[in-house]
Amino acid sequence: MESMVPKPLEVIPTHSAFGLNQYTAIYTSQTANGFEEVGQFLADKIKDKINLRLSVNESDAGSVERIIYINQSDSTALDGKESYQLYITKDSVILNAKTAEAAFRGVQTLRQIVPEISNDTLTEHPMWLIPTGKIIDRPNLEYRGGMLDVARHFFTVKEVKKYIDLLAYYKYNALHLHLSDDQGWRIEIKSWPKLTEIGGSTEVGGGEGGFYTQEEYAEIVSYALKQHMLIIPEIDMPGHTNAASVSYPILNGNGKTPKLYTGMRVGFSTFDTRKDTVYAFIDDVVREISALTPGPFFHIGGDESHVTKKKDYIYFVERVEKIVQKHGKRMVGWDEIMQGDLDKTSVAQHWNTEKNALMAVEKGAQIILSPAKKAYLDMQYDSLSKHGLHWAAYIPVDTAYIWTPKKFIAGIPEENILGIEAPLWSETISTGSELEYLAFPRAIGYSELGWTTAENRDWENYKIRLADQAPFLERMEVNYYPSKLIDWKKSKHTERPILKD
Ligand code: TNX
Repeated sequence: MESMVPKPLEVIPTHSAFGLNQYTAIYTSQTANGFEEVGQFLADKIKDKINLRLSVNESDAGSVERIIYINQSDSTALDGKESYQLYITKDSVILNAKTAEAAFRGVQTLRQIVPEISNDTLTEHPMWLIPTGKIIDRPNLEYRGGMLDVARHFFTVKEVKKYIDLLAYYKYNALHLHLSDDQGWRIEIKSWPKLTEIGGSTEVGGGEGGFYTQEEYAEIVSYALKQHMLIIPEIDMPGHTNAASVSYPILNGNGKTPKLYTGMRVGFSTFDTRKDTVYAFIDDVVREISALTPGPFFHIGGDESHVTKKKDYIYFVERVEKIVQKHGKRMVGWDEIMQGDLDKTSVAQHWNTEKNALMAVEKGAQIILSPAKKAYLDMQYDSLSKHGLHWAAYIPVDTAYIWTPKKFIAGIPEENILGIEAPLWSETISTGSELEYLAFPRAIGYSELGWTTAENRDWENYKIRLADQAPFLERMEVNYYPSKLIDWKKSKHTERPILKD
Protein backbone atom coordinates (compact mmCIF):
# COMPACT_ATOMS: atom_id res chain seq x y z
CA MET A 1 0.00 0.00 0.00
CA GLU A 2 3.08 2.22 0.09
CA SER A 3 2.68 3.79 -3.29
CA MET A 4 -0.47 5.81 -3.06
CA VAL A 5 -0.30 9.39 -4.36
CA PRO A 6 -1.65 11.63 -2.98
CA LYS A 7 -0.95 10.02 0.36
CA PRO A 8 -4.15 9.34 2.34
CA LEU A 9 -4.77 10.82 5.77
CA GLU A 10 -4.59 7.50 7.62
CA VAL A 11 -3.68 3.98 6.59
CA ILE A 12 -4.02 1.13 9.07
CA PRO A 13 -2.72 -2.14 7.60
CA THR A 14 -4.04 -5.48 8.87
CA HIS A 15 -1.49 -7.71 7.15
CA SER A 16 -3.62 -10.01 5.08
CA ALA A 17 -4.93 -9.82 1.52
CA PHE A 18 -8.10 -9.56 -0.50
CA GLY A 19 -7.96 -11.76 -3.59
CA LEU A 20 -9.28 -9.97 -6.63
CA ASN A 21 -10.20 -12.38 -9.38
CA GLN A 22 -12.92 -13.36 -11.80
CA TYR A 23 -15.13 -14.37 -8.90
CA THR A 24 -15.15 -10.81 -7.57
CA ALA A 25 -18.10 -8.55 -8.34
CA ILE A 26 -18.77 -4.86 -7.82
CA TYR A 27 -21.97 -3.66 -6.16
CA THR A 28 -23.00 -0.10 -5.39
CA SER A 29 -25.78 1.68 -3.58
CA GLN A 30 -28.40 1.98 -6.28
CA THR A 31 -30.71 4.63 -4.98
CA ALA A 32 -27.88 7.12 -4.38
CA ASN A 33 -27.17 9.44 -7.28
CA GLY A 34 -24.08 8.64 -9.31
CA PHE A 35 -22.86 5.64 -7.31
CA GLU A 36 -23.52 3.07 -10.01
CA GLU A 37 -21.56 5.19 -12.51
CA VAL A 38 -18.63 5.26 -10.08
CA GLY A 39 -18.80 1.46 -9.88
CA GLN A 40 -18.84 1.24 -13.66
CA PHE A 41 -15.85 3.56 -13.85
CA LEU A 42 -13.95 1.33 -11.43
CA ALA A 43 -14.80 -1.76 -13.47
CA ASP A 44 -13.54 -0.09 -16.65
CA LYS A 45 -10.27 0.97 -15.04
CA ILE A 46 -9.64 -2.47 -13.54
CA LYS A 47 -10.20 -3.91 -17.01
CA ASP A 48 -7.69 -1.44 -18.48
CA LYS A 49 -5.10 -2.19 -15.83
CA ILE A 50 -5.20 -5.98 -15.44
CA ASN A 51 -7.60 -7.10 -18.16
CA LEU A 52 -10.13 -8.46 -15.68
CA ARG A 53 -13.78 -7.64 -16.35
CA LEU A 54 -15.87 -7.39 -13.18
CA SER A 55 -19.65 -7.16 -13.24
CA VAL A 56 -21.43 -4.19 -11.68
CA ASN A 57 -24.71 -4.62 -9.81
CA GLU A 58 -25.54 -7.88 -11.50
CA SER A 59 -28.27 -9.76 -9.67
CA ASP A 60 -27.31 -13.23 -10.87
CA ALA A 61 -24.44 -13.64 -8.46
CA GLY A 62 -24.06 -17.41 -8.63
CA SER A 63 -20.29 -17.61 -8.88
CA VAL A 64 -19.42 -14.52 -6.83
CA GLU A 65 -17.06 -15.24 -3.95
CA ARG A 66 -15.88 -11.79 -2.90
CA ILE A 67 -17.33 -8.34 -3.40
CA ILE A 68 -16.33 -4.72 -3.75
CA TYR A 69 -19.17 -2.64 -2.34
CA ILE A 70 -19.42 1.11 -2.97
CA ASN A 71 -21.75 2.23 -0.25
CA GLN A 72 -23.56 5.50 0.26
CA SER A 73 -23.36 6.31 3.95
CA ASP A 74 -24.53 9.29 5.94
CA SER A 75 -22.13 8.60 8.80
CA THR A 76 -20.84 11.80 10.37
CA ALA A 77 -17.35 10.36 10.04
CA LEU A 78 -17.75 11.13 6.34
CA ASP A 79 -18.54 14.81 6.61
CA GLY A 80 -16.95 16.88 3.88
CA LYS A 81 -17.96 16.32 0.31
CA GLU A 82 -14.87 14.32 -0.64
CA SER A 83 -14.31 12.17 2.49
CA TYR A 84 -14.26 8.43 2.08
CA GLN A 85 -13.22 5.32 3.98
CA LEU A 86 -12.02 2.05 2.58
CA TYR A 87 -12.28 -1.17 4.58
CA ILE A 88 -10.40 -3.99 2.96
CA THR A 89 -10.75 -7.44 4.51
CA LYS A 90 -10.10 -10.92 3.15
CA ASP A 91 -13.70 -11.20 1.94
CA SER A 92 -14.70 -7.74 0.88
CA VAL A 93 -13.69 -4.24 -0.03
CA ILE A 94 -16.12 -1.68 1.31
CA LEU A 95 -15.88 1.91 0.15
CA ASN A 96 -18.03 4.22 2.26
CA ALA A 97 -18.81 7.73 1.06
CA LYS A 98 -21.56 10.26 1.47
CA THR A 99 -21.48 11.54 -2.12
CA ALA A 100 -20.63 10.07 -5.50
CA GLU A 101 -17.82 12.60 -5.72
CA ALA A 102 -16.28 11.22 -2.52
CA ALA A 103 -16.75 7.66 -3.75
CA PHE A 104 -15.00 8.63 -6.96
CA ARG A 105 -11.97 9.89 -5.02
CA GLY A 106 -11.91 6.62 -3.09
CA VAL A 107 -12.00 4.69 -6.34
CA GLN A 108 -8.77 6.43 -7.40
CA THR A 109 -7.12 5.04 -4.27
CA LEU A 110 -8.44 1.59 -5.06
CA ARG A 111 -7.12 1.80 -8.64
CA GLN A 112 -3.69 2.50 -7.23
CA ILE A 113 -3.61 -0.43 -4.81
CA VAL A 114 -4.73 -3.05 -7.31
CA PRO A 115 -1.37 -4.60 -8.21
CA GLU A 116 -0.38 -4.81 -11.86
CA ILE A 117 0.81 -8.37 -11.49
CA SER A 118 -1.19 -11.35 -10.25
CA ASN A 119 0.25 -13.81 -7.75
CA ASP A 120 0.49 -16.63 -10.22
CA THR A 121 0.12 -15.91 -13.89
CA LEU A 122 0.39 -19.60 -14.71
CA THR A 123 -2.86 -20.73 -13.17
CA GLU A 124 -6.08 -20.53 -15.08
CA HIS A 125 -7.55 -18.21 -12.48
CA PRO A 126 -4.96 -15.64 -11.52
CA MET A 127 -5.53 -13.57 -8.41
CA TRP A 128 -4.42 -10.03 -7.68
CA LEU A 129 -3.71 -9.53 -3.99
CA ILE A 130 -4.80 -6.27 -2.40
CA PRO A 131 -3.37 -5.78 1.10
CA THR A 132 -6.03 -5.57 3.80
CA GLY A 133 -6.51 -2.63 6.12
CA LYS A 134 -8.43 0.54 6.61
CA ILE A 135 -7.95 3.85 4.85
CA ILE A 136 -9.49 7.01 6.23
CA ASP A 137 -9.15 9.90 3.87
CA ARG A 138 -10.23 13.40 2.96
CA PRO A 139 -8.61 16.38 1.25
CA ASN A 140 -6.61 19.04 3.00
CA LEU A 141 -7.64 21.73 0.49
CA GLU A 142 -11.04 22.16 -1.11
CA TYR A 143 -9.87 23.37 -4.54
CA ARG A 144 -7.22 21.33 -6.36
CA GLY A 145 -6.83 22.50 -9.90
CA GLY A 146 -4.76 22.36 -13.01
CA MET A 147 -4.79 25.05 -15.68
CA LEU A 148 -4.16 24.65 -19.36
CA ASP A 149 -3.49 27.60 -21.66
CA VAL A 150 -5.24 26.64 -24.91
CA ALA A 151 -4.86 30.20 -26.23
CA ARG A 152 -1.11 30.54 -26.91
CA HIS A 153 -1.25 27.14 -28.59
CA PHE A 154 -4.48 25.32 -29.19
CA PHE A 155 -4.97 21.84 -27.75
CA THR A 156 -7.54 19.42 -29.15
CA VAL A 157 -10.53 18.01 -27.27
CA LYS A 158 -8.74 14.67 -27.22
CA GLU A 159 -5.61 16.17 -25.65
CA VAL A 160 -7.67 17.98 -23.02
CA LYS A 161 -9.56 14.77 -22.18
CA LYS A 162 -6.33 12.87 -21.64
CA TYR A 163 -5.11 15.60 -19.30
CA ILE A 164 -8.41 15.32 -17.39
CA ASP A 165 -7.93 11.54 -17.07
CA LEU A 166 -4.46 12.02 -15.63
CA LEU A 167 -5.41 14.77 -13.20
CA ALA A 168 -8.50 12.90 -11.99
CA TYR A 169 -6.34 9.87 -11.17
CA TYR A 170 -4.47 12.08 -8.70
CA LYS A 171 -7.71 13.45 -7.19
CA TYR A 172 -7.69 16.90 -8.79
CA ASN A 173 -11.19 18.38 -8.82
CA ALA A 174 -10.84 21.29 -11.27
CA LEU A 175 -9.36 22.14 -14.64
CA HIS A 176 -9.15 25.83 -15.47
CA LEU A 177 -9.08 26.49 -19.21
CA HIS A 178 -7.40 29.72 -20.31
CA LEU A 179 -9.68 30.23 -23.31
CA SER A 180 -8.54 33.58 -24.66
CA ASP A 181 -5.40 35.64 -24.94
CA ASP A 182 -3.63 38.01 -27.33
CA GLN A 183 -2.81 35.17 -29.71
CA GLY A 184 -6.15 33.39 -29.84
CA TRP A 185 -9.82 33.16 -28.91
CA ARG A 186 -10.74 29.50 -28.42
CA ILE A 187 -14.45 29.19 -27.67
CA GLU A 188 -17.37 29.77 -29.98
CA ILE A 189 -19.62 32.65 -28.93
CA LYS A 190 -22.80 32.50 -31.01
CA SER A 191 -23.64 36.19 -30.66
CA TRP A 192 -20.11 37.29 -31.68
CA PRO A 193 -19.05 34.78 -34.36
CA LYS A 194 -15.93 36.56 -35.57
CA LEU A 195 -14.19 35.86 -32.26
CA THR A 196 -13.41 32.36 -33.43
CA GLU A 197 -13.51 32.97 -37.22
CA ILE A 198 -10.83 35.63 -36.95
CA GLY A 199 -9.55 35.51 -33.40
CA GLY A 200 -9.23 31.73 -33.39
CA SER A 201 -7.31 31.51 -36.64
CA THR A 202 -3.75 31.51 -35.39
CA GLU A 203 -1.48 30.94 -32.38
CA VAL A 204 2.08 31.54 -31.16
CA GLY A 205 4.46 30.85 -34.04
CA GLY A 206 1.76 31.43 -36.68
CA GLY A 207 0.18 27.95 -36.72
CA GLU A 208 -3.45 27.50 -37.59
CA GLY A 209 -4.81 27.82 -34.04
CA GLY A 210 -8.31 26.45 -33.55
CA PHE A 211 -11.25 26.71 -31.23
CA TYR A 212 -13.91 24.64 -29.47
CA THR A 213 -17.44 24.83 -30.77
CA GLN A 214 -19.96 25.13 -27.96
CA GLU A 215 -20.79 21.47 -28.47
CA GLU A 216 -17.13 20.52 -28.07
CA TYR A 217 -16.77 22.68 -24.99
CA ALA A 218 -19.89 21.05 -23.50
CA GLU A 219 -18.35 17.68 -24.30
CA ILE A 220 -15.20 18.60 -22.32
CA VAL A 221 -17.35 19.85 -19.43
CA SER A 222 -19.37 16.65 -19.26
CA TYR A 223 -16.29 14.46 -19.67
CA ALA A 224 -14.73 16.23 -16.68
CA LEU A 225 -17.94 16.03 -14.68
CA LYS A 226 -18.02 12.25 -15.06
CA GLN A 227 -14.68 12.29 -13.23
CA HIS A 228 -16.05 14.78 -10.70
CA MET A 229 -13.92 17.62 -12.00
CA LEU A 230 -15.18 21.11 -12.74
CA ILE A 231 -14.10 23.13 -15.73
CA ILE A 232 -13.31 26.75 -14.82
CA PRO A 233 -13.55 28.86 -17.97
CA GLU A 234 -11.32 31.92 -18.25
CA ILE A 235 -11.79 34.84 -20.58
CA ASP A 236 -8.76 37.04 -19.89
CA MET A 237 -9.50 40.80 -19.84
CA PRO A 238 -9.13 43.80 -20.01
CA GLY A 239 -5.52 42.99 -21.06
CA HIS A 240 -4.54 39.90 -23.06
CA THR A 241 -7.36 40.78 -25.46
CA ASN A 242 -5.69 41.36 -28.80
CA ALA A 243 -7.45 38.41 -30.49
CA ALA A 244 -10.87 39.73 -29.40
CA SER A 245 -10.07 43.24 -30.61
CA VAL A 246 -8.83 42.02 -34.00
CA SER A 247 -12.18 40.26 -34.39
CA TYR A 248 -14.19 43.31 -33.23
CA PRO A 249 -12.04 46.47 -33.30
CA ILE A 250 -14.73 48.37 -31.40
CA LEU A 251 -13.52 46.61 -28.24
CA ASN A 252 -10.00 47.94 -28.53
CA GLY A 253 -8.68 50.54 -26.14
CA ASN A 254 -4.96 50.71 -26.83
CA GLY A 255 -5.23 53.24 -29.68
CA LYS A 256 -3.52 51.02 -32.26
CA THR A 257 -5.04 49.22 -35.23
CA PRO A 258 -5.14 45.63 -34.05
CA LYS A 259 -3.55 42.84 -36.12
CA LEU A 260 -3.34 39.13 -35.38
CA TYR A 261 -0.45 38.47 -33.01
CA THR A 262 1.73 35.34 -32.99
CA GLY A 263 4.59 36.41 -30.71
CA MET A 264 5.12 35.89 -26.99
CA ARG A 265 5.02 39.38 -25.50
CA VAL A 266 2.45 40.28 -22.84
CA GLY A 267 0.86 43.47 -21.55
CA PHE A 268 0.25 45.46 -24.75
CA SER A 269 -3.50 45.08 -25.28
CA THR A 270 -6.55 46.39 -23.45
CA PHE A 271 -10.28 46.71 -23.88
CA ASP A 272 -11.77 50.20 -23.90
CA THR A 273 -13.05 50.18 -20.33
CA ARG A 274 -15.27 53.24 -20.78
CA LYS A 275 -17.45 51.99 -23.61
CA ASP A 276 -20.85 50.40 -22.90
CA THR A 277 -20.52 48.18 -25.98
CA VAL A 278 -17.59 46.48 -24.26
CA TYR A 279 -19.78 45.55 -21.30
CA ALA A 280 -22.63 44.42 -23.58
CA PHE A 281 -20.05 42.18 -25.26
CA ILE A 282 -18.81 40.81 -21.94
CA ASP A 283 -22.38 40.19 -20.83
CA ASP A 284 -22.99 38.03 -23.91
CA VAL A 285 -19.74 36.14 -23.50
CA VAL A 286 -20.23 35.45 -19.79
CA ARG A 287 -23.87 34.47 -20.38
CA GLU A 288 -23.12 32.00 -23.18
CA ILE A 289 -20.19 30.36 -21.43
CA SER A 290 -21.88 30.26 -18.01
CA ALA A 291 -24.88 28.51 -19.52
CA LEU A 292 -22.56 25.71 -20.62
CA THR A 293 -20.59 25.51 -17.38
CA PRO A 294 -21.82 23.89 -14.17
CA GLY A 295 -20.03 24.88 -10.99
CA PRO A 296 -19.70 28.19 -9.22
CA PHE A 297 -16.75 29.86 -10.97
CA PHE A 298 -16.07 32.17 -13.91
CA HIS A 299 -12.49 33.42 -14.33
CA ILE A 300 -12.03 36.88 -15.82
CA GLY A 301 -8.23 36.92 -16.00
CA GLY A 302 -7.31 40.47 -15.11
CA ASP A 303 -3.52 39.97 -15.17
CA GLU A 304 -0.83 42.14 -16.68
CA SER A 305 -3.09 44.92 -17.96
CA HIS A 306 -0.06 47.16 -18.34
CA VAL A 307 -1.65 49.57 -20.83
CA THR A 308 -4.91 50.01 -18.91
CA LYS A 309 -4.85 53.03 -16.57
CA LYS A 310 -5.17 51.94 -12.94
CA LYS A 311 -8.46 53.77 -12.37
CA ASP A 312 -9.90 52.30 -15.58
CA TYR A 313 -8.74 48.84 -14.54
CA ILE A 314 -10.47 49.13 -11.17
CA TYR A 315 -13.66 50.45 -12.76
CA PHE A 316 -13.52 47.51 -15.16
CA VAL A 317 -13.10 44.67 -12.64
CA GLU A 318 -15.80 46.10 -10.39
CA ARG A 319 -18.25 46.35 -13.28
CA VAL A 320 -17.40 42.91 -14.65
CA GLU A 321 -17.86 41.39 -11.19
CA LYS A 322 -21.51 42.45 -11.34
CA ILE A 323 -21.93 40.84 -14.76
CA VAL A 324 -20.41 37.57 -13.56
CA GLN A 325 -22.68 37.57 -10.51
CA LYS A 326 -25.72 38.34 -12.65
CA HIS A 327 -25.05 35.10 -14.51
CA GLY A 328 -24.90 33.17 -11.26
CA LYS A 329 -21.15 32.75 -10.87
CA ARG A 330 -18.41 33.72 -8.46
CA MET A 331 -15.71 35.78 -10.10
CA VAL A 332 -12.17 34.45 -10.06
CA GLY A 333 -9.26 36.55 -11.31
CA TRP A 334 -5.47 36.75 -11.14
CA ASP A 335 -4.33 38.51 -7.98
CA GLU A 336 -4.35 42.02 -9.54
CA ILE A 337 -8.17 42.09 -9.44
CA MET A 338 -8.05 42.59 -5.68
CA GLN A 339 -7.08 46.23 -6.27
CA GLY A 340 -10.79 46.71 -6.93
CA ASP A 341 -13.48 47.04 -4.29
CA LEU A 342 -14.74 43.50 -4.69
CA ASP A 343 -17.19 41.24 -2.94
CA LYS A 344 -15.89 38.63 -0.50
CA THR A 345 -17.32 35.89 -2.71
CA SER A 346 -14.82 36.71 -5.45
CA VAL A 347 -11.61 34.72 -5.56
CA ALA A 348 -8.03 35.85 -6.11
CA GLN A 349 -5.62 33.54 -7.87
CA HIS A 350 -2.24 34.46 -6.43
CA TRP A 351 0.56 34.17 -8.97
CA ASN A 352 2.99 36.99 -8.34
CA THR A 353 2.20 39.84 -5.98
CA GLU A 354 1.83 39.11 -2.27
CA LYS A 355 0.36 42.53 -1.62
CA ASN A 356 -2.60 41.66 -3.84
CA ALA A 357 -3.14 38.40 -1.96
CA LEU A 358 -3.15 40.30 1.34
CA MET A 359 -5.70 42.72 -0.09
CA ALA A 360 -7.93 39.71 -0.75
CA VAL A 361 -7.66 38.78 2.93
CA GLU A 362 -8.68 42.31 3.94
CA LYS A 363 -11.81 41.88 1.85
CA GLY A 364 -12.53 38.49 3.40
CA ALA A 365 -12.06 36.87 -0.02
CA GLN A 366 -10.56 33.46 -0.72
CA ILE A 367 -7.31 32.74 -2.51
CA ILE A 368 -6.15 30.05 -4.88
CA LEU A 369 -2.39 29.64 -4.64
CA SER A 370 -0.42 29.46 -7.86
CA PRO A 371 2.85 31.18 -6.98
CA ALA A 372 4.86 31.25 -10.20
CA LYS A 373 8.18 30.32 -8.62
CA LYS A 374 6.69 27.15 -7.11
CA ALA A 375 3.57 26.13 -9.01
CA TYR A 376 4.06 27.16 -12.66
CA LEU A 377 4.21 24.06 -14.80
CA ASP A 378 5.62 26.07 -17.71
CA MET A 379 8.82 26.84 -15.82
CA GLN A 380 11.79 24.77 -17.01
CA TYR A 381 13.03 22.01 -14.72
CA ASP A 382 16.57 23.28 -15.24
CA SER A 383 18.61 25.17 -17.82
CA LEU A 384 18.72 22.13 -20.10
CA SER A 385 14.95 21.56 -20.25
CA LYS A 386 13.67 21.29 -23.81
CA HIS A 387 10.51 23.32 -23.21
CA GLY A 388 9.39 26.05 -20.88
CA LEU A 389 10.40 29.49 -19.66
CA HIS A 390 12.34 30.53 -16.57
CA TRP A 391 11.33 34.09 -15.77
CA ALA A 392 10.05 33.06 -12.33
CA ALA A 393 12.48 30.23 -11.57
CA TYR A 394 13.80 26.88 -12.64
CA ILE A 395 11.54 24.40 -10.88
CA PRO A 396 13.02 20.93 -10.44
CA VAL A 397 10.77 18.18 -9.10
CA ASP A 398 11.85 18.65 -5.47
CA THR A 399 11.43 22.45 -5.47
CA ALA A 400 7.92 21.97 -6.86
CA TYR A 401 7.05 19.64 -3.97
CA ILE A 402 8.75 21.13 -0.95
CA TRP A 403 6.50 23.96 0.27
CA THR A 404 3.28 24.37 2.20
CA PRO A 405 0.42 26.18 0.46
CA LYS A 406 -1.33 27.16 3.70
CA LYS A 407 1.84 28.80 4.98
CA PHE A 408 3.19 30.20 1.74
CA ILE A 409 2.32 33.83 2.44
CA ALA A 410 2.76 35.06 5.99
CA GLY A 411 -0.36 36.75 7.27
CA ILE A 412 -2.93 34.74 5.34
CA PRO A 413 -5.23 32.81 7.67
CA GLU A 414 -5.94 29.22 6.67
CA GLU A 415 -9.63 29.85 6.11
CA ASN A 416 -8.80 32.24 3.30
CA ILE A 417 -6.99 29.54 1.33
CA LEU A 418 -9.43 27.91 -1.06
CA GLY A 419 -6.81 25.74 -2.66
CA ILE A 420 -3.96 25.31 -5.06
CA GLU A 421 -3.69 25.38 -8.83
CA ALA A 422 -0.82 24.53 -11.17
CA PRO A 423 -0.99 26.62 -14.37
CA LEU A 424 0.49 25.35 -17.61
CA TRP A 425 1.09 28.25 -20.00
CA SER A 426 1.69 27.18 -23.57
CA GLU A 427 3.97 29.69 -25.28
CA THR A 428 6.65 26.98 -25.69
CA ILE A 429 4.53 23.85 -26.13
CA SER A 430 2.11 22.85 -28.87
CA THR A 431 1.53 19.10 -28.66
CA GLY A 432 0.10 16.67 -26.12
CA SER A 433 3.48 15.12 -25.59
CA GLU A 434 5.14 18.49 -24.87
CA LEU A 435 2.31 19.29 -22.48
CA GLU A 436 2.99 16.04 -20.66
CA TYR A 437 6.71 16.70 -20.49
CA LEU A 438 6.17 19.89 -18.50
CA ALA A 439 3.20 18.68 -16.45
CA PHE A 440 4.59 15.32 -15.39
CA PRO A 441 5.84 14.48 -12.91
CA ARG A 442 5.39 17.88 -11.23
CA ALA A 443 1.56 17.85 -11.43
CA ILE A 444 1.63 14.67 -9.32
CA GLY A 445 3.44 16.54 -6.55
CA TYR A 446 0.90 19.36 -6.62
CA SER A 447 -1.88 16.80 -6.16
CA GLU A 448 -0.24 15.84 -2.88
CA LEU A 449 0.20 19.48 -1.82
CA GLY A 450 -3.54 19.91 -2.30
CA TRP A 451 -4.80 16.65 -0.84
CA THR A 452 -2.36 15.56 1.84
CA THR A 453 -1.75 17.33 5.15
CA ALA A 454 1.61 19.00 5.73
CA GLU A 455 2.35 16.52 8.57
CA ASN A 456 1.95 13.64 6.13
CA ARG A 457 4.26 15.06 3.49
CA ASP A 458 7.92 14.25 3.28
CA TRP A 459 10.13 14.51 0.18
CA GLU A 460 12.17 11.35 0.87
CA ASN A 461 9.00 9.31 1.24
CA TYR A 462 7.25 10.99 -1.68
CA LYS A 463 10.24 10.33 -3.95
CA ILE A 464 9.76 6.59 -3.56
CA ARG A 465 6.04 6.75 -4.17
CA LEU A 466 6.62 8.97 -7.21
CA ALA A 467 9.10 6.46 -8.60
CA ASP A 468 6.30 3.89 -8.39
CA GLN A 469 4.10 5.99 -10.69
CA ALA A 470 6.23 5.06 -13.71
CA PRO A 471 4.26 1.94 -14.69
CA PHE A 472 1.00 3.93 -14.66
CA LEU A 473 2.51 6.79 -16.66
CA GLU A 474 3.94 4.34 -19.15
CA ARG A 475 0.67 2.47 -19.48
CA MET A 476 -1.04 5.80 -20.16
CA GLU A 477 1.70 6.69 -22.66
CA VAL A 478 2.58 9.87 -20.82
CA ASN A 479 5.75 11.58 -22.01
CA TYR A 480 6.91 12.47 -18.50
CA TYR A 481 10.23 14.10 -17.78
CA PRO A 482 12.42 11.37 -16.24
CA SER A 483 14.01 13.58 -13.59
CA LYS A 484 17.33 12.20 -12.31
CA LEU A 485 16.22 13.02 -8.77
CA ILE A 486 13.89 10.03 -8.94
CA ASP A 487 14.90 6.39 -9.06
CA TRP A 488 12.11 5.49 -11.50
CA LYS A 489 10.71 2.04 -11.10
CA LYS A 490 11.28 0.01 -14.22
CA SER A 491 8.02 -1.17 -15.64
CA LYS A 492 7.63 -4.90 -15.61
CA HIS A 493 7.47 -6.06 -19.18
CA THR A 494 5.68 -9.25 -18.25
CA GLU A 495 2.77 -10.18 -20.42
CA ARG A 496 -0.60 -9.40 -19.01
CA PRO A 497 -2.60 -12.46 -18.02
CA ILE A 498 -5.46 -13.04 -20.41
CA LEU A 499 -8.55 -14.48 -18.85
CA LYS A 500 -10.76 -16.95 -20.60
CA ASP A 501 -14.44 -16.11 -20.54
C1 TNX B 1 2.62 35.36 -16.92
S1 TNX B 1 0.73 34.36 -14.95
C2 TNX B 1 1.32 35.38 -17.39
C3 TNX B 1 0.98 34.65 -18.63
C4 TNX B 1 2.19 34.02 -19.25
C5 TNX B 1 3.06 33.42 -18.19
C6 TNX B 1 4.24 32.68 -18.72
C7 TNX B 1 -0.14 35.35 -15.54
C8 TNX B 1 -1.32 35.63 -14.77
N1 TNX B 1 0.25 35.91 -16.70
O1 TNX B 1 0.33 35.51 -19.53
O2 TNX B 1 1.77 33.04 -20.14
O3 TNX B 1 3.51 34.44 -17.34
O4 TNX B 1 4.91 32.01 -17.72
